[in-house]
Amino acid sequence: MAYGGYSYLELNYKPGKDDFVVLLWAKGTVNINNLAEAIAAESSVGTFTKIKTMNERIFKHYRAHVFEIIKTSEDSGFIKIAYPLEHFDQKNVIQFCASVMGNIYGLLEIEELYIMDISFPEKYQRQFKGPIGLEAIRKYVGTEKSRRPHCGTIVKPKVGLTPNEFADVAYKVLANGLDLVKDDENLVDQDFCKWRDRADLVNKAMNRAELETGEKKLYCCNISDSSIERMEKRLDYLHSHGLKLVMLDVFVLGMPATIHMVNMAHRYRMFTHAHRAGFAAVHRSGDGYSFGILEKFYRMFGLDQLHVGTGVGKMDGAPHTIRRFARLARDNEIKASIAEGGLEISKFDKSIAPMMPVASGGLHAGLTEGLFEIFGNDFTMQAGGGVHGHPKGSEAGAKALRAAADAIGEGITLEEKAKTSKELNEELKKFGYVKGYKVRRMLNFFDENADLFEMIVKKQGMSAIRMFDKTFDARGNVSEHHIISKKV
Ligand code: RUB
Repeated sequence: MAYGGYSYLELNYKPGKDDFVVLLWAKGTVNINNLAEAIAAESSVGTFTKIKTMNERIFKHYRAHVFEIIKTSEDSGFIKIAYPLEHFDQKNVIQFCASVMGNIYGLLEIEELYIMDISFPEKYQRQFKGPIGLEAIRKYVGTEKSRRPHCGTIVKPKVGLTPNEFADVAYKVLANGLDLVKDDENLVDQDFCKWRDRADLVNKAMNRAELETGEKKLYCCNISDSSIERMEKRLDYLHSHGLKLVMLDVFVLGMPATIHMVNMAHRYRMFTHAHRAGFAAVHRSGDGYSFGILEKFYRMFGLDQLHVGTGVGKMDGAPHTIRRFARLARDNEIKASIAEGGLEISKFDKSIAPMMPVASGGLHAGLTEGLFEIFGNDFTMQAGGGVHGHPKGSEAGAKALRAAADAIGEGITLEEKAKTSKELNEELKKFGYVKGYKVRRMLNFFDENADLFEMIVKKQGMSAIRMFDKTFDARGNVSEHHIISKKV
């Protein structure tokens, strides 16, 4: 059925290499074919009615093509839409977002609309330079041979420490095995901890820890601000004082500010670390879009380290979902099933280097084997409460986390490692120990039953994907994850 006088339904259309492909879940008050046509029209060339200004050239070159509908009921289903590259301003992602992720959410006939995935043509990706990347960070830290996960901490409490108190904690953890210390997302330049004082003192603390340990360390300094000018000044300052890493609250900053600051950091050959505070407002909502889409944007923009969830910590996301996000950060060809919420295949152009995925949120050393099952060894493991909540304090927490990361590099279990690290032993006693096989079993079960889960999703729709995300969760119940990890 044609929407606004034109039909966008072309079930025999085969997307070409220069097409964007968008996978959506939609439910509405009209039948799913009509819903798909309304979405395709509003996000490309159409409107609610036939118009005199439309012509063959416009409709042929710039319209969206609905090429697949997986119907779950008369008025709901999964829709795949292809958009031609020539429709878009090829240097401007905001124009892309306003088209494909814009007006459609407000259409009256829509009751639920979730954009699950988008594939970007390699030609479009080449406008970006991508990250300096994972291997360069490993080289800087000196772990390109050991391949152990990097370990770091968010200095806690989140806010309130003075610059001296903050730098003191930073020194203690860096001198005791951690590779990275980090500001929290909500700490920038408050009166109790002025940004420049903190940056200077942590820099000194870091230099001291580097001299003592012979290891290179990173300070993830948060420069996020509503003023681009202030962010530029801070970045200049960090660069001129020899710092290598800078942190941005990328979701709340928005795309243009993020791109601008990443480009500036990269001109200085500085790495960027992305905290994603706020993303869940769209990712977890009924009407929104998946973090996987943001992740693709962030990798193209060139962020070098990105929070992608944990699968075993305090924030949402089952192990199979976080494994896909880890792959989107690092791989150049990523396969997924609809039950994982993604398109069959996503590709990054070879010019887009891998990012370092960061696992953070409710972590402690006892979860390291589970993280390894989800991430492999190329990731950064960040624990705030899990370091500063160690019974003997932050130094011991740092030693415990490093021992756990070393155990992964050495290919031994945490149980074995705890025999020679009393700090790890104490950490496991306090927080519990989730053996790797528990998480591996969950992932294997998901993979072995992939066809069945795909069939269920194609019958039941988005609610089945959300149900899998809750059911195949190593924690069983997010709010109880510490209690559950103790029982294992
Ligand atoms: C974690 C923390 C981070 C979260 C954000 O502290 O402060 O802000 O990781 O999560 P703690 P996300 O280790 O004490 O829980 O990865 O979703 O961005």
